[in-house]
Amino acid sequence: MKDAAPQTIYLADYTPPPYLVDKVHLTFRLDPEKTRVISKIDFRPNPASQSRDFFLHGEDLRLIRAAVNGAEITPEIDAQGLRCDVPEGPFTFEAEVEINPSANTALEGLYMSSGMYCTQCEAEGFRKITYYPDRPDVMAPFDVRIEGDLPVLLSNGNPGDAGEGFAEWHDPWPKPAYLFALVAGELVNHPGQFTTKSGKDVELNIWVRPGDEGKCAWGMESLIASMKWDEEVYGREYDLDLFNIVAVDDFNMGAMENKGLNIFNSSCVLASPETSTDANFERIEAIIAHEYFHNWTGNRITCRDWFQLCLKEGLTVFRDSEFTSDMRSEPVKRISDVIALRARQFREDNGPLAHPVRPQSFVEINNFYTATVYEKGAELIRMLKILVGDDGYKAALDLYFERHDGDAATIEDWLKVFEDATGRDLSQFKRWYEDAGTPRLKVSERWEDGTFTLEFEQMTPPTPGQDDKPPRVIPIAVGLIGPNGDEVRDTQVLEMTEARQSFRFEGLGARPIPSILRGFSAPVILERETSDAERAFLLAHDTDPFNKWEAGRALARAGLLRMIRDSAPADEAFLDAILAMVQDESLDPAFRALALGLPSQDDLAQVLHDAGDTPDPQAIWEALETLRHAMAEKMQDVAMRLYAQFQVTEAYRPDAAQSGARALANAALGIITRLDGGAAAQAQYDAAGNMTQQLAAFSCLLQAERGAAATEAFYDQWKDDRLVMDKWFMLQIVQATPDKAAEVTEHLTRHPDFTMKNPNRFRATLGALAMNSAGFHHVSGRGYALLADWLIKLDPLNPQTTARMSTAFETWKRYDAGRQAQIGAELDRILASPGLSRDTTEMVSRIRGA
Ligand code: B3K
Ligand code: ZN
Repeated sequence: MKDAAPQTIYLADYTPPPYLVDKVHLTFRLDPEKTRVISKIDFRPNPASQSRDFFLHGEDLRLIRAAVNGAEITPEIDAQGLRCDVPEGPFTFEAEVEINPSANTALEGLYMSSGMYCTQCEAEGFRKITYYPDRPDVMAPFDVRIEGDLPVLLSNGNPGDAGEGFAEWHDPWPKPAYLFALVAGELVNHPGQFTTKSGKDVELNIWVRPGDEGKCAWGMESLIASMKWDEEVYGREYDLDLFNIVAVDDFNMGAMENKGLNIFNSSCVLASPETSTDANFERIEAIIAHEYFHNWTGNRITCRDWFQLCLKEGLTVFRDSEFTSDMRSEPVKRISDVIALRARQFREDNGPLAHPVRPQSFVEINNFYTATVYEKGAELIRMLKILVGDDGYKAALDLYFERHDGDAATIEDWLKVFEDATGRDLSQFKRWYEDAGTPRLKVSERWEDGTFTLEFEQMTPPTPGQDDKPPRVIPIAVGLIGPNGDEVRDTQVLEMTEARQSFRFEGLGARPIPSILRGFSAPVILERETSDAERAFLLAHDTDPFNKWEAGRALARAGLLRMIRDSAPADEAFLDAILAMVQDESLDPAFRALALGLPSQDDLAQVLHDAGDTPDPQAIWEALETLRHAMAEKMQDVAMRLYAQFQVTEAYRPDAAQSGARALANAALGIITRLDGGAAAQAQYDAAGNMTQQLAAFSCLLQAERGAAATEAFYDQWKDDRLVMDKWFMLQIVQATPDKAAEVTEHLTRHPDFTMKNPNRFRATLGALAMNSAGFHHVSGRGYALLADWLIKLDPLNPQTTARMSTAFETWKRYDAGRQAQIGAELDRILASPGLSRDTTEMVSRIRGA
């Protein structure tokens, strides 16, 4: 399981592969415990490499035989792979290995999930299937033959011969091994069809376990919308005769873009109105799009090495966010993305796990599928687009596809297409890829003789291994609003390139109020001395929806900080402003629902820490409770009115309009519950016609500590639906009061339906505990100990999910000495576990720090 001495891999050490692959033939003889994999691989020396060291990756494989050009050989084998002598020119390497899919609980390589075989190869799982140069810059066409007694046998590409007990597949597009996939099982398909804009017919399928057929329609609709959007917006057509999606229950992440055979965590593809919330539908639409878009940004153009991961992930996240904006509401999508960015990426970037969007080194690459690589990576592309404009972006992307199709490319290649297409020098922009940390952007303003001056100063704090950071180019979108609320200067993008820089606006009749960083034009922390009156003014008048929301959020935050620090009462200015906003009929209901949301506990803890305070999780929780009560008192009548007004009476559709209405009605229900103790929530629960309503009502009942009956009823109704049961587990923990959270979690881990082998269920319990901030950080330390116990138990089975979930501890340095001592002891206990995986060792050591 564990390597003796985990090695650090450096970007600077990259060398081209000594051998390239012209063709791969694989035969799988499936057996739950003894699957045979027979490979025949055509190699040739790589003219771009001096080395003639022939090494193939391979882990946990039992070699049956190996041959070079037909002659049997006895290669040298160690825990990482195989080495042997090879002839000078091109040659064929053959091997037969045995692997045990049933014993594979790490869910990497070939494994079994509910009786079906499936694979996950990214990043380095193919080496657990057979000996191969398992690196993304080795690309080859694959022919695959699967032999087994299951009715459905799938692999990448187009179908070939098939008959009783076998099926053959041909993937003509050269691909790296990480995009290989195989699925075999008793599956049923939900079919679909798409004709590309050049007239090619593509057969589409979503494959599921019998019983789940009724939950595929939305996935198919989303897939077709994605295919169409990529043609219209990026000019990218699909390139095979067939596109398959498969749903599996046991999966370490959301989904995987294997060529022509995407594999999805069932939670990210299966949906029905009765079992899925509006948020689930939206997320499924986005993930289907994301994986589909990888066909061009990831598969046709892949990464040279894993340091370039953001090349495909940042770009594909950016593309899927554009898609969602087009399908739904652009401002709502932007606000939701920024909430998530701050919650996950800013948190990461300001703690011990901070790393550049393109890291310089890693021990275990699976630990770098992070919010920084994905979400900050997408922000960099968004900034590039702002800097070069829509036309420049389009020209650069066209050039990217033309120049790099079939390549394993780098960030240098990516930036070069922008430079060549637009004539812009991007050397300073590149720092965004190289330097970790969230820049602080301080702004001050001057008003003199009709001239308004904004003076900015940028500073990025030190992060592990990076002390000094030179200034970056920051696009700052700014608009100016006159004292009467009219916009006096439309949005303009200021390009900051220096450490300090001023921008002047002339010819103004009166001192304006600036709206800075509109649309969140750069992933920075804006620091500006301002007043609540000005925040309320912007909330009322800003024409930029993002900054309008941001003003409300800033007002809430300022009031909450006073409540936490000085036990001040809830801020009347905030309550008045929010009351006016929520009744503004010109605003999208989804926007109003978002604006009713309050900053999270974690967000407030970070703000307090940044200001030099030591956050007290209990005090933060109490302040939020007090403010929610005050909002309820203030909004009582309005909430009742909104609740009635936004009931959807038409047949359920998961579209933006209906989900927005339900979001606002459910936000109103949350407010009402604070006053009626759950009566309205119980009525909604009893009458709910879809999961969005049922779950919101259940959540309110739990919150009002009136959830016992609903907890039982919900269980009886949904006990046979794994995905709905995940919600049941999660909600009880998330809604538990701080003193009860660990106890509730512990109790649920003893429930017969709890299993740590299923990552979704593990996340729904132990992940939910970490989400309950005040509960997790309860002064007893019980939350810390419980999570550590379970991470220690899970690690031998599933290192990837264990390592990922250890990030619950990443903010520990924010807290008081007592909590730091408790967490430090838990981290040490994890690190001392015998045989701890490379994944978890790397993560926990980085969190623990020097
Ligand atoms: N590329 C995969 C993630 C693979 C994670 C490997 N630990 C899904 C995605 O980003 O689309
Ligand atoms: Zn991706």
